[in-house]
Amino acid sequence: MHIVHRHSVDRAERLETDGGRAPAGWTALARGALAGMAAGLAMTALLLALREVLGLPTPSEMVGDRLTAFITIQQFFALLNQFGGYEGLKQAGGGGVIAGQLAVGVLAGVAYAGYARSSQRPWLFALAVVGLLWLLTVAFLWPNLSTNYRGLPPDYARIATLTSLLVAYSTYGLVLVVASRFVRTRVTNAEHTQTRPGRRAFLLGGVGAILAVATGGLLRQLAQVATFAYDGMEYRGEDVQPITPNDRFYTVTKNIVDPDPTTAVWRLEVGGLVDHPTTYTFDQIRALPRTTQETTLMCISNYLGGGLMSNAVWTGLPLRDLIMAAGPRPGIAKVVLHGADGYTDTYPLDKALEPTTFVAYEMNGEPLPVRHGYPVRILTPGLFGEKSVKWVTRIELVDHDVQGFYEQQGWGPNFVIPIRTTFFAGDFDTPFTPGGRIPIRGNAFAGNHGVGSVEVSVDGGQTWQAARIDYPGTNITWAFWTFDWQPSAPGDYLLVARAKNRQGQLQDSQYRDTAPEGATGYPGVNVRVTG
Ligand SMILES: Nc1nc2c(c(=O)[nH]1)N[C@H]1C(S)=C(S)[C@@H](COP(=O)(O)O)O[C@H]1N2
Ligand SMILES: [Mo]
Repeated sequence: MHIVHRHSVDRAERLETDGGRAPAGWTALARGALAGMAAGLAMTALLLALREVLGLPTPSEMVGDRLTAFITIQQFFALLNQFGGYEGLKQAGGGGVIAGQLAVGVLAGVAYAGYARSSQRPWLFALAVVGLLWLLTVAFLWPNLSTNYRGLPPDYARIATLTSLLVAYSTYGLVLVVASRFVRTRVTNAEHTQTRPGRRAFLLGGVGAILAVATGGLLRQLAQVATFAYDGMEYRGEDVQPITPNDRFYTVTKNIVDPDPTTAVWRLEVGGLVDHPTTYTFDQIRALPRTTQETTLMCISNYLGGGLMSNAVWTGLPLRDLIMAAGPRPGIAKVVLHGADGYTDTYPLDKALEPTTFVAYEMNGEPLPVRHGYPVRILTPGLFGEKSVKWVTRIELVDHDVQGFYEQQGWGPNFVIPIRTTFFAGDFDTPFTPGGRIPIRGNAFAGNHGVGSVEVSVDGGQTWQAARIDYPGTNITWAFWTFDWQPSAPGDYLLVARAKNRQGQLQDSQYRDTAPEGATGYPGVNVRVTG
């Protein structure tokens, strides 16, 4: 009985090898592809679930961040053009990496199937593939592993990411081995040799389809909270107010999905070259002596007349309070600010110790909105918004030069905000009434030097008249102005504005584009006065 049974197993194997496998090696490889796809989907679904629940960064996001540092501003702009803006680029990039991930999964599945045909221990091959892919990923993404969207500080975040990638890749390997066995399993009954593996492949396809649906669902859920809805949002128009309401404050983020820190794991570390490295909880930060500070932020990408600029009253404490408490050692060159999203920026220690460089946790009397850096962000008056790191988790004092996220791409190296003026209205038509006045309004900003005066020209810059300052602001905020223009006759006019800072320095008239150090030049509007 036993011998007969053994005999039929041999027959079945021979049948499969001769009749099923050898001539149709393609079938084996196709099953490998199927198993690889199922394993890739299982891994992708797991990565997305870990992202959603624990804020662990996905390879998609880290690859995007890694490449941002590699490419030049020109290449970056070309990509923006090609993909219809930042939003399109983020979607294509994120989707592309997931597609690539699945493609690698399928290819590795095929390779595994090929290997399994001649090997007794195919799982060794899977183990090697998983280990190799993990090492390659880790080597390539090393600078970005310290991302954690729930707010774990960098060193812990890196360990968490290394672990999650290992778990995800191992899941791939395990599912690949199990699924491949499943579709290859030899059946003892010779008659069924041809049909059963086919049915099993069909079953595995079903499991794959379920995993694909789950992956799609997780992606949709993440897409719902993605930054597409608000990234690049400007604050502009005729109703612009000196203090920007929180929900209209301009927004710029490098992320596809912004961090959503929880104060249970979020910490703010002050470390590096200090005598007393310190880790603060959110409650501990809020218990420190607090002040309020009105501060205007502006993005380096703010084109002339653009609205990537806003102003709020922030509550928090000077950054120097935290740095001095930690006991900085001699020889510090730079302060590096780490965000939960793996974003970093940096400036010299002197800048960090200026009394207005700020650690903020309230914005216009409310907790920081998530998109503006909850629970804690940095404000760096005088320098472009890039240096005002959101979702900050670590402040590190180092003895060497370091470049920030956008600086690596070629922005800067000078991030000092030049004097800027903006008209609230764009080009417009207005009826001519003899003796009538047309109020022309706008704002001006001079980084951390305050706006001293604003002038307007109605003849394209030949002659200038003083505008009235309605809202003077402070040294670190914008100012609002009005020019009551009384045109003497109908016609086409080019109105131009310029400002001086409180040190009497005049705005640069030379036009300069936003890249790489921010736009300069006088803004103009065309006004047609109709008779
Ligand atoms: N952690 C982190 N901080 C960041 C960014 C980011 O992507 N991640 N973007 C920077 C840029 S480019 C700008 S202009 C400001 C925008 O701040 P806001 O969105 O609160 O206006 O945040 C800066 N801080
Ligand atoms: Mo920015």
